[in-house]
Amino acid sequence: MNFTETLQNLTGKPLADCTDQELYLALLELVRQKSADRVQPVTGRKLYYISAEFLIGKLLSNNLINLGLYKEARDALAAAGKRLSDIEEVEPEPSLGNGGLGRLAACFLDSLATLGLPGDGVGLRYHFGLFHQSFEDGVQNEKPDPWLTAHSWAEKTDVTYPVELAGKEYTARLYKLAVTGYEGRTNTLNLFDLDTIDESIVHDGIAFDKTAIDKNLTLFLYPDDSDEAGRYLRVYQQYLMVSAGAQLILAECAARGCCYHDLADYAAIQINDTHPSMVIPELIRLLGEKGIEFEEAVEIVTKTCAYTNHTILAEALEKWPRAYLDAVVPQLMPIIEKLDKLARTRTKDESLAIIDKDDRVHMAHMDIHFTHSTNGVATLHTEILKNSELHGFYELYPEKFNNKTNGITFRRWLLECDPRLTAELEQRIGSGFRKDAAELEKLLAFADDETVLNELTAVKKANKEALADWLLRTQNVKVNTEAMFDIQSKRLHEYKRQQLNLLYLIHQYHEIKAGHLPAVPLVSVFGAKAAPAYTIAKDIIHALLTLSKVIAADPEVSKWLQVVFIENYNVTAAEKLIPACDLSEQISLASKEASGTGNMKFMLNGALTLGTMDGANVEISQQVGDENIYIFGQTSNQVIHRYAAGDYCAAQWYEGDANIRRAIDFLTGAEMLATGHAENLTRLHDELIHKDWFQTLPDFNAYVVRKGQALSDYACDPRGWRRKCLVNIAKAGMFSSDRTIAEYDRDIWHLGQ
Ligand code: 26R
Repeated sequence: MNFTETLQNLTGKPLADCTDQELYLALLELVRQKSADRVQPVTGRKLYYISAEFLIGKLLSNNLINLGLYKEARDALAAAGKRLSDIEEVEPEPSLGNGGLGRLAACFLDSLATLGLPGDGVGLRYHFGLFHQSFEDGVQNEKPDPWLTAHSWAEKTDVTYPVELAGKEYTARLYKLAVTGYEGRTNTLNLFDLDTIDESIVHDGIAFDKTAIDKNLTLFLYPDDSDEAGRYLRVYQQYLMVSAGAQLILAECAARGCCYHDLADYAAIQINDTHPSMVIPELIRLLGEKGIEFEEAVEIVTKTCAYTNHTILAEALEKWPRAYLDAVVPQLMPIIEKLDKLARTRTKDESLAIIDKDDRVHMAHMDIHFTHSTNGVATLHTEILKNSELHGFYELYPEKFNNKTNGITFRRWLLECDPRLTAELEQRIGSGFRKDAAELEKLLAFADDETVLNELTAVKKANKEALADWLLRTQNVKVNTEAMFDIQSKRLHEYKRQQLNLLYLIHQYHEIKAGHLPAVPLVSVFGAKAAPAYTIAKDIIHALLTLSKVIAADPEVSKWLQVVFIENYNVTAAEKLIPACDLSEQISLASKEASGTGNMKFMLNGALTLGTMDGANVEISQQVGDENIYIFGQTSNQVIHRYAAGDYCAAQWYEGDANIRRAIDFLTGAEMLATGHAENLTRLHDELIHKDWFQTLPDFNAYVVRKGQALSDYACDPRGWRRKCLVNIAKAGMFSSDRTIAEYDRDIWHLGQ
């Protein structure tokens, strides 16, 4: 049977007579069947990657590519007058993550399956992913983002586990989502939910009654934790995930003949940041129920579990008040207390305790004491953990610390999102890079090949045209594709410094007004969601939206400068933006971005990085060399020292620099106030002068100079620019998540053995 016939059997009628919805469902069914054929038995150690987030994005095209069916599907549909891209739009995006941490988990699942390693995900089946963002009157608005349509990728099972929350028993139901690797095996993403969730309790955007746990527990990804009820709900969610997950792990291992004493021979558990940390005491509790003594259970769990740290931002290191845990998981508290006592026998250093003097439970501390591995996610990040943030722990357990530099799956972030570049690469270096990313280096042989450089230019131009079409269709903005496309897309956070980019754009506005024209017109694109309760982040969005309008209304400036803030940035939008980018903005305050993964996606798609020496930018710059990246700003050591000295004073920078003053004061000047809201703009203005926690001002001038250099290189030396792009693509191989996963397996998991 050929592909058309197979599909037609599923739809029950000629493809040409089907709606896009019918074709989508038929393809979904087909993918399910084909994925099931690739399920393989597990021998030896199997990984359980426990994570509160799996930002998987749309799955149809990704699965078709991994199953080797993409071209056939596209051609069969085309023969019936249908477009696969239209069918892709039928699929709702599962936005089950906030950003980097969740997307990393999704890339890891793809690489595990691709490398043929037995590794499943464990998480929650949120009914609504990260909120849907819209802009009304220049302000972010949040609405629920449903993704569970009648037919979804996650299939309901008959498997349930009892979970006790605040003394009451709930029933966690398992849903399974097939994860098929590129020419690889099929693993499972296990997602837990309650049958009793009631979506109708959501009102006024994303508000809901936070007390009715049986109705709301898995309604939303990361409910707003700015109030106490939200924080409690988060503890409930975490325990549902780890208790059901731990029961699943024990049941699977038992079914394979494990007698619990040798659990570590059957299972490796990776704890993705501290959100799943309660799996440690929960496993000890469950092993106790099976008759294993506390001391032995601690040993088993330590051998089985490993922990990844994804941030040094203090506010993101979870410390739960003991009262919360007493209320929600009283069955764990005696165990956590025993773990605290045990940890105190290993060190006298009070700051390494699990329960501190204010009765807060430090989840990361429990992880480090009672797992065998703690890793950071980029070389610089791991060094900062060892030398400052977690220095005491490093002295106590030097052998536990290791680095695993993040990576991205090239199937989604090259093959799927950039078919033009993929085709160009295949023509030059063959298709080996699809499975062995290091083969991209073969492209270096063409670094001075005029034809190849011209073709890369043509690919980028076509991708920019495609993005321009998409922006017109979905955002109702028209952009100049002759301009340089400069993109900053990532969560909105002060440490990521979208406000630095904002100040640059205001600076350019003034320069253009003064007749100092840039080397090339610039289209500056932003995509970012702000946490619903994060006031200053929302003010930054407002300032950028307002500036965008002010510039658009000014014909003198808009010829040279355009600011576009797209609505509802998500994985689907990222796949449109990234292939079309010329300049990738990675401008976090050095030391604050643990790794970044967007930086890798842009590089792989032939954008040049404008960035600070932070996170994986450091490794990107080592790969490509100084001449192929635009680095600026303070180093992490300088930043760390400035924080330690405690003498940073933004007002001094503001007073002492006319350009900085001009840019900041423009926020509350007549032009902006005529279009935007005084309250938001004034608050941001004052914040920058009086607080500026992430030291935007000391990096301002270096940023302006370096960005100017990038613009003039792009305009005046197009061939040199394209050569740099080529080097970036060729050197992206080390940022494949296949490499990352192979390292986790080699150093931590030892799967299948
Ligand atoms: C506790 C709560 C407020 C919270 C804070 C922050 C919850 C979740 C987060 C997300 C953090 C942990 C995160 O996403 N970190 C990102 O992880 C990526 C993958 O390792 C890195 O690339 C990125 O630099 C880092 O910010």
